Amino acid sequence: MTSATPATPAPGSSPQPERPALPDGVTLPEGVTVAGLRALAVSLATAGGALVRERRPERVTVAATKSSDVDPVTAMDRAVEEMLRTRLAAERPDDAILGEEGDDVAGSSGLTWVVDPIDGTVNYLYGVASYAVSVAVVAGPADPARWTVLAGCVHSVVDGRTWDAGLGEGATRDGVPLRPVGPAPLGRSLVGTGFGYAASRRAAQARVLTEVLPQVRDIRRLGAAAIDLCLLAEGALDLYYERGLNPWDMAAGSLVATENGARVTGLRGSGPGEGMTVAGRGEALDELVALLERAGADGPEDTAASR
Ligand code: LIP
Repeated sequence: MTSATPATPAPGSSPQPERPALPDGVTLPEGVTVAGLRALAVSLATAGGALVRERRPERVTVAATKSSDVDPVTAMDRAVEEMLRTRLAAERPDDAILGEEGDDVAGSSGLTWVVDPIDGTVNYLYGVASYAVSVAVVAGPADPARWTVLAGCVHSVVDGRTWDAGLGEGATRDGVPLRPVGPAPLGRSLVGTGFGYAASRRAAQARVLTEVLPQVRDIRRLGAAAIDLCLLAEGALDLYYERGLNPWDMAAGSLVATENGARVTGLRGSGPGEGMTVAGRGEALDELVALLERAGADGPEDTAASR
């Protein structure tokens, strides 16, 4: 029996909770439930957070850089990812793994774990208290525009806030169901966003920002998409948009948001993904999408604007 397999109910025991209906074409391996996957995601993300709290050195150094010389990876990113992969190999041996810091692992179960050991690595590096361990499991292709996120958890390392959700089961923070959130008009919306690791991308994002800022209440750049999407879920942000997100930045947070009534989309009728991810509620979301399309937020970037 691997984790995520529920026990057989004893005769006369209370009826099993209603299982959420899965979208057409999505099936779970024998004996696996959304609730079981959710519990494992929480266990993994919080174990990752404990490891970071335990072992964060006084002065964090950059172990290497990736897409640009300001895209860092630290020893802790790697240590947490290794811990997550080791546990998944033991507890879900047939599942695939897609993680920020390691090679893809193929699987035979149809499920893929999408993990970000430290989302908000620059914040972790500088000791800015907004970074998280993000763990999700999806069915279908590991592509945000086509996958079905089944369960996920975002664990904020410094303050311990833990958001989790199961498909069709709703979302909670620290075990308490999130309260319903109403849409705010665009002009009174607090908007979360972020900028990429390439100067050309940041130049393009700055231009778009000059179009967005006059139309909204204010902007927050907090530095970790996984946490931004959870703040959007609980109404601490009204809207969120960012170009360049990787699947692991958004997998768990997007389910927390949609399980509390938000929509997560892309531009020009496409799904969310690297091209653009926009999240929010009501008319304001549609207005922001239209504004980003008019501003060419998914348009070509002038690579000459190199650092
Ligand atoms: C970060 C995202 C953030 C974005 C950063 C970076 P990382 O992910 O969470 O929203 O603005 O550029 O992509 O690299 O810390 O996992």
